[in-house]
Amino acid sequence: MEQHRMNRRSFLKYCGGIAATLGLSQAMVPQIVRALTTDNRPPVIWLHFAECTGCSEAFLRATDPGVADILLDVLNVTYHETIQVACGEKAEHNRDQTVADYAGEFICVVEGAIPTANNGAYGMIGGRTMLDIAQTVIPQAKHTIALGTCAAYGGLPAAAPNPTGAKGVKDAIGVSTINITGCPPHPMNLVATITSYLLNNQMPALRSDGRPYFCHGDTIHSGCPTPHGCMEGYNCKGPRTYNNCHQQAYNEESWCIQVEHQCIGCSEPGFWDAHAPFYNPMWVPMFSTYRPTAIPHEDQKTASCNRCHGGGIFEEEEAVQSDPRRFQQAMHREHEIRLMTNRSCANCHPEAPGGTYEQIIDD
Ligand code: FSX
Ligand code: F3S
Repeated sequence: MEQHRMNRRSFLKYCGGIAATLGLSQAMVPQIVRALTTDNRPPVIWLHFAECTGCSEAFLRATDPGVADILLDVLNVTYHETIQVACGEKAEHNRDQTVADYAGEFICVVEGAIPTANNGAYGMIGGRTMLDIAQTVIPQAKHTIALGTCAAYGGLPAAAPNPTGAKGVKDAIGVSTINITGCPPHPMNLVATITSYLLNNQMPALRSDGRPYFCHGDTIHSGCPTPHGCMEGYNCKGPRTYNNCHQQAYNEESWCIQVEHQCIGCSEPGFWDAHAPFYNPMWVPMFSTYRPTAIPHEDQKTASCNRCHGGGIFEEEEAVQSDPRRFQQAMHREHEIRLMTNRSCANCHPEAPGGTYEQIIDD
């Protein structure tokens, strides 16, 4: 371990996290340590196509261990277009040389979708199309991991009207891929996938959509920790989203539901189009469900009403109630959470689930 930047304590802790992600006993940690420190780990060549680079950013924001430790020490990344020092022709040469040196041995990690329209002309790197680079490099890999929803299924670059003809790697060039999805995916899911490969000499079991079961086998909903009750009625995609965000925070800090934002299903095939718009429908059901039976505000306005409706918001609501778009602008998420959770809201809004949930805001 001496030559590694990570100290022994944090490396063991990280290996414990890998075991937990893979659903393995902590007794497997010594084997994981051996797998990740053996000299004959396959090299990883990491390519970038049409994307926002958020997938790499997710790695760059990891703090313990840091990006250099993960990419260089744990994953044996030999080529990475975002963080490499070389640029221009030197970078192109490095890529081609690395592929030639490790043909048939390397694991190719691909970020981003591949523009295919007009022979790939809408995505160029160093004078070559991304499509050409993908067709040249990826078939020489032992395994290809599509990292992120863009590389797996097209993602944001493939959103309608998709003038570039962006596609996921499998659809673009016809190779099988292991898909680790999310926009961005959690870095640990990539590390755990490669660790699983090192441990078993084969990739982890995959669903029919190419995603490993260990990280994409259960829905967000199955482990949702929200105390506010299910937000599916407010357009949360958690019940239809197969990801393990609830088991590991991003940046060791937080994730969508923890910050009280609904899941937008960023890891699913069809994201972005199939899940958009993300917000408007969330407000319309609340508006139409609660409003018709609400007791007229002027009859019931109390001090506790002003917690949500003070400062003129109340009047503005009345003025815009026939226009859900303006209503959405006038309100904010905190109001929705209060309506869902504050028992006193049920005085005016009998259907509001707040009438049945624990009161979390003091009256
Ligand atoms: Fe896509 Fe990744 Fe979203 Fe961004 O590389 S999965 S747009 S976080 O960067 O590809
Ligand atoms: Fe994406 Fe939903 Fe997780 S939006 S990051 S799959 S909580």
